[in-house]
Amino acid sequence: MIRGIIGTGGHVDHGKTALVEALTGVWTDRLPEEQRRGITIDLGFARLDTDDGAIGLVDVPGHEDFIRNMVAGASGFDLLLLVVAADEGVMPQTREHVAIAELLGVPAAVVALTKIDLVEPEWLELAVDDVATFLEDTAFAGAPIVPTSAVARTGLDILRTAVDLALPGPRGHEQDLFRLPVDRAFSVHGTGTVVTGTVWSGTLRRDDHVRILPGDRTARVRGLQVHGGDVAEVRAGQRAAIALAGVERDQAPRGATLVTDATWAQTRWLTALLRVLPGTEWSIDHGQRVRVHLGTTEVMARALLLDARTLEPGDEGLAQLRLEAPVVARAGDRILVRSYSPVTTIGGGVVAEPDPRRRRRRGTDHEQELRPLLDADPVARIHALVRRAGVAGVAVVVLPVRAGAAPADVERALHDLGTVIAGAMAFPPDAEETVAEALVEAVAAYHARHPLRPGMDAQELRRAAPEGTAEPLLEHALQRLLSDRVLTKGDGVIARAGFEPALTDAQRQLQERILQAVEDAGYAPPRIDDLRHAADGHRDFTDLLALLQAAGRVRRIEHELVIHQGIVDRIVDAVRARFAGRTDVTPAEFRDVIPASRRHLIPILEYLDRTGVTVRAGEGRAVPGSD
Ligand SMILES: Nc1nc2c(ncn2[C@@H]2O[C@H](COP(=O)(O)OP(=O)(O)OP(=O)(O)O)[C@@H](O)[C@H]2O)c(=O)[nH]1
Ligand SMILES: [Mg+2]
Repeated sequence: MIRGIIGTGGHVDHGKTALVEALTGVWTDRLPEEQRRGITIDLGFARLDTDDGAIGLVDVPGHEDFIRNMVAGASGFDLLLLVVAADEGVMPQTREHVAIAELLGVPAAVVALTKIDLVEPEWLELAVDDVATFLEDTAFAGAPIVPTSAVARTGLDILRTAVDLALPGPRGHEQDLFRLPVDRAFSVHGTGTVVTGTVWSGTLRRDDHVRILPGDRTARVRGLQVHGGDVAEVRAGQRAAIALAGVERDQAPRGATLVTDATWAQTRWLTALLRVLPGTEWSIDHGQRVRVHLGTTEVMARALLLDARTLEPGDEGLAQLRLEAPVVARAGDRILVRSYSPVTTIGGGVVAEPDPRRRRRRGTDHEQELRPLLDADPVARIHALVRRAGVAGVAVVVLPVRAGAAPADVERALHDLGTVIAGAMAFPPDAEETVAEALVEAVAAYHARHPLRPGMDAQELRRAAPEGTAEPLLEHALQRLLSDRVLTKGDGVIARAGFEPALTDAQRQLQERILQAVEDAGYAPPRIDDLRHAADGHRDFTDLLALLQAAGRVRRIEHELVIHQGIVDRIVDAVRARFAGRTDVTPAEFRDVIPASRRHLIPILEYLDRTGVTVRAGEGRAVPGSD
């Protein structure tokens, strides 16, 4: 049973670790420095057993110097267990942790008002009011507030129940792409490299191969554990320990991301909707250098604002982040923005484009293009991406990352939207029509320009598709036009169905003259240039000859030689009548039945070879029967 991850939060020394110990029996501060200073420095992990199964419990440091460690844990939380000491009330890191949890989209919170053994009942009431009032202006308004004491062990059962009730259902899709941001990496004697983290999405099994980004090293999963027990697979919402074969500990450190699918990529650019906290004294200026946290990664970045010069407290705006180190992102990912120095949380954001092209500040309606990518409905996001791709299309395989949707949801959305799928690419429903119209128009224009020609060269027609049209869509549209008999194809050219070259009387007469000249030449096929000359070099000569050829009245037996079809038929009949079944007919023998000069006999025989009437066999030729 997947129950998700709970994480603590709250000001330094307010009793987070003590509460975790009271709930689970585990004291998670293990580092010597933590024990010496009596504070938490890095993430601690324990397991909380409930009637419905085990829940991962992550303990974070409250001290402001270690917020980055807190953030590395917090982006995987399903529930914030906010710890407020009753004797001190809401303090700076109480506020900051709540802001971080809000910005990272942690969906629920429960407050443990601790150390109640230290305060009088009246004071306790004030403390409850204080916390409730503070939460009113946050995403966690109305969260249950449970008075507890880790020392006196009071309120713990109520707290467990409150957590149980508030914990949201399983997140995401098990069938989704696997991703796990690494929060710890260490070496275990006899096992090798082990990394831990919260599975953000998908499923991983023993013996799977994972990619470690950035860097794209590959490793085999040699073992998996959840809450200290060996398992065959880990799933979204679980805390996993993963033993990796083929990598050193420092090749998969905190901040690395484990994925399995090839579609994940690392990026140095993100497009995001940024929000500056209302209560902060900071703003974000265009070009400002900030710290960006995504998953367990922290990178420096320049915030390039797309529509504003400055984002003031409480403002939101679209931006591109130019990162100083690569990260792995997906649409919909939450990011946290902290100032460069002094370090404080100033805002956060949501990723709109995980692998964007560089956007110019002016000239584009960024709002109109990007807002749909931030829609809560995955169908709307997929729709926006496909629509934007237009006739250039988008590879279906990139949509789960670009739209932040599970592959099954992508499939369904594409189907529901009536998307055209061709060559594993998706196109908007009207894309095929757009291309088809352009093709039909091009053919019509061609016919108008060349009324004597049987049709348009297929390659030339392809170039008439709208600019940027993807090859699979072009092929799809063309095939549809052919199968619907809007266009017809013959002899390398494409024509409007039913198109017949319309000849004027003069053209018809000229064509008759050309045909007559070819027929008169008989077994001495004329060269095209001679025919043209005989036709007085008329400008329609080439087209009229092509029409005779397309109609099967004449043949070209060589590039420059034209022969009458009647002569060809006579030759074929005579050759078969005399030689059918023979395999060794010599040129001299052919001359007996083909009254052509030596100069013309060779091209005629080669023509017979090409059309299968004769087959070259050593010095002579075979003549198969006519079936
Ligand atoms: N009286 C009393 N003392 C408590 C209680 N809970 C914690 N403490 C004490 O408060 C001090 C700090 O407790 P921790 O649990 O380390 O505080 P923390 O919030 O984890 O501190 P950081 O992780 O460093 O932010 C310790 O001395 C605890 O013994 C409680 O319920 N009652
Ligand atoms: Mg602690």
